[in-house]
Amino acid sequence: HSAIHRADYTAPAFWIDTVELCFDLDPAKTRVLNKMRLRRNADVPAQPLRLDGEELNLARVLVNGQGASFKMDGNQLVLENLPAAEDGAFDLEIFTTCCPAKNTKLMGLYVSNDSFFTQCEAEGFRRITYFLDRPDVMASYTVTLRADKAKYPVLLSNGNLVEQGTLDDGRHFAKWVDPFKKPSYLFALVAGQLVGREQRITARNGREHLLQVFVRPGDLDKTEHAMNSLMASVAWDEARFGLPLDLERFMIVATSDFNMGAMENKGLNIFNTKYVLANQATATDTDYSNIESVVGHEYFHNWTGNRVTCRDWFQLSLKEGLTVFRDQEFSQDLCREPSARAVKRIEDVRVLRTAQFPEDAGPMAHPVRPDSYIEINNFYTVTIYEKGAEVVRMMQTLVGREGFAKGMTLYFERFDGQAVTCDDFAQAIADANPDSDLARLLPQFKRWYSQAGTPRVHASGSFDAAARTYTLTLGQSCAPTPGQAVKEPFVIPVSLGLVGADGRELALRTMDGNTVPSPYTFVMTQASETLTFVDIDAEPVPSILRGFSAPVVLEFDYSDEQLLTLLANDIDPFNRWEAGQRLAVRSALKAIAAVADPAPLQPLNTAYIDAMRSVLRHPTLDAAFKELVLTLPSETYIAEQLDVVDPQRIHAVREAMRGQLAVALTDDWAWAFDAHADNGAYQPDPLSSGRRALAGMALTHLCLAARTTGDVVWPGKAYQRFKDAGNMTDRFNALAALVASDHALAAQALPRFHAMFKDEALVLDKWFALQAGAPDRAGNILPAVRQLMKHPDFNLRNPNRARSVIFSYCSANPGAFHRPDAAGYVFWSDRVIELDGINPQVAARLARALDRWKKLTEPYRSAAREALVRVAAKADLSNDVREVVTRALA
Ligand code: HT7
Ligand code: ZN
Repeated sequence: HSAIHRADYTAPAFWIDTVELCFDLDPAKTRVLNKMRLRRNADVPAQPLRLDGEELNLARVLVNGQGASFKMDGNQLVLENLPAAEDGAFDLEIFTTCCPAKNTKLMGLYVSNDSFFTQCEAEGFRRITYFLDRPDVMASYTVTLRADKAKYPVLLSNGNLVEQGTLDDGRHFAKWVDPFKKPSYLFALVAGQLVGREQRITARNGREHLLQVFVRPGDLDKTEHAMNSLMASVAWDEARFGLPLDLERFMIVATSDFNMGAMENKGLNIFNTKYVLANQATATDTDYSNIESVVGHEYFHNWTGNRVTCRDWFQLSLKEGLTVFRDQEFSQDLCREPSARAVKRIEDVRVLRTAQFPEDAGPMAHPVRPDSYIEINNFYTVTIYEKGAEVVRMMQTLVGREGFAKGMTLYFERFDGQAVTCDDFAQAIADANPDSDLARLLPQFKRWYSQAGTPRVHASGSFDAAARTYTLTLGQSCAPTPGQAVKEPFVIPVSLGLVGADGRELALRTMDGNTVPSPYTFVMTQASETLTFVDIDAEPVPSILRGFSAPVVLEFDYSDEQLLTLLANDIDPFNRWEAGQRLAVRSALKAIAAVADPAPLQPLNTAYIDAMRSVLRHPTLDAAFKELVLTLPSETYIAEQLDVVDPQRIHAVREAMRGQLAVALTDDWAWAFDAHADNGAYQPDPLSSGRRALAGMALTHLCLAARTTGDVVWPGKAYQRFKDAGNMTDRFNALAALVASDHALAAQALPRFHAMFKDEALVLDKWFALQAGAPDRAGNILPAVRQLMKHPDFNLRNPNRARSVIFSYCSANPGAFHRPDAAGYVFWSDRVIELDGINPQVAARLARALDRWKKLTEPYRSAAREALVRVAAKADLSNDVREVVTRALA
């Protein structure tokens, strides 16, 4: 199949004004009657009507009530010679059937646990009926659902319930009208045995709304947090952006079979259970915080995505980048302490750097607004989402928080009810802030949308003692990416400050004698530029890219002493954390490069270990921040710093570093555990979850140290805590500590954990993932993974379960996956092929595990290539997987 290009966009030849859908729901054969009112688009040349459809059985086509002739062109239903009424309008009625029970792709209408669900983004609606399945065709929907009343007591669709009643044969119906026009990708229906938690709220403007969270009958006790998150989201969007809830009823429904996290269908969000269900016995602090983010994210789409949508799928980041930015800001604003905001920022940056930077440097690199794609589902990426959010964040930095809110207001004034582009968004933010750097630099700023790749900022400083000046030279460059050999300079907001050798923040004065506020945001636009600060008495330590003010790699040749100064003193928590990461990466790279084989067992120097001790024991830093500083950079992040990657060497060095921290800080870890282990009644707030995270980290290190020292006390305590814990975070952390140290007690704890939670699917996912992601000490993880796939609770058709075993091994456990005997890659290729026959979207995500194969050293490189070739050679691959492996091999 061939690529679709952004430059080829043309407006649709027809508009669909209204759609009346009537469903007779049946797992084996669902009947869909689709009555549309269409109208020619007078702005484009007359042409036949081409409707998209996929895996549909077509029974009847009527135009203005009469049988009409049509032809099929591939998957498209083509109608020529349409009647030309004066306004170009006509009625079109299409009757089709489909088979939801056999839908394993989970796109369109499918069955999960005996209930019906839909997923229409991006191109799933065409699996329900023939349609102009593109986001710039916005229609008014009326939907009637008919189904067996006993089996499917709850019948939901978008908008308002206007009618319901019983039918013959034990069936019933419900009729829904969505008051807003929408693209087909926002259509949804749900039917099944569900129960709802309800909450009535009154908005600031006095309007009443009904909020509902629907789950399977046994799960009602896990819906409180999702409901609280939804209420907080409604309040936040009103307070921060003046955007109210525009519907009387807003529903969330959870399903355990879902390709992604959740979906923002108008008024009827459908969620992966993973992002809805939580109580303290089954969900960890991370689950709680993810639920808050995802509930917020989908709710915020109601304005950014639904009220204003995308003209075409190349504009996907228009809604996704903006909405990720909004959910990140939401989570930060919910933090009471400034330190908790910083922790959230560090976590977000860590995701960007460990997932998006590699994507931007690999075969799937693409601009935030791509120029072409073969399969749109492959472009729901960290670049579109997380880098897109960083681009929006830079806009906010350039126009200020208030200016950004004004820009949002203008965006909705201009485009409410329309399908628009990334350009339209950027223009609105700039136009609302005519005197801003963004307005001045807009065409250049928009290179963030058009150019792929991570820019590098090369900084150097020179101190002139006689002139008492400090000059920073800042250069930028960006490596080629597929299809883009040469890059033009970006607009890069670089937030910075100067720290004295004594650790104190210096006042910043420029050459003209002006004092500039600290932190100061310097806006880079050139390949190279300098800035000079005056009245500087001694060589300062520059703190550059504070708060990670731009999604770039910062290169500055810091000495260890300078980094230790920043780690101990920087007022910017992000750069304080970053200094520790730089020190750790430096030690790792040195040990990896050392000729000695095996890797030196002591990669960390005393200064680093002492600095970590000071952070751990620090009297005022909070626990969550300490936990982040003490977490070593991931193997993936370390690999990105290298041109040639030996995954086993990286793994060995990082494990040695962990072991060193475990042993050298044993007393400190013991102190940290004792000081943070007891937290009273469970609350998932940032402060207490930080304390649990640090206690968990301490326990892990104490169990690791026990491997060297032969200590039996701490593993025993971990087992005790595993048994007695009052919440899943503490219980799971204790279990993970035993598994990570490969202690004999892990073999007792794991079956016990399974027995305790055998009916909790989401907890079993954790149980599977923990084992598939465990450190590989004797090449036994792959056999364990194969064994897990034979477990009665394993099910390849369930994406969460497949991810918990296969992705945890192939994508999240590099030390176990990259085997010298290539067995990991063979396993990967088997699973990609097997999954592709079931669910191409999930298969294509797995296919990306070998994106970075070209960097691997031998024998890994050749073996990985062979595995990719093996997948690519398969004849009937999906578009999804074919695009990924073709790009990888290119
Ligand atoms: N907008 C949603 C995207 C999504 C999706 C895309 C393809 C296949 C399945 C999917 N489920 C959800 C998710 C979001 O960003 O909110
Ligand atoms: Zn989204």
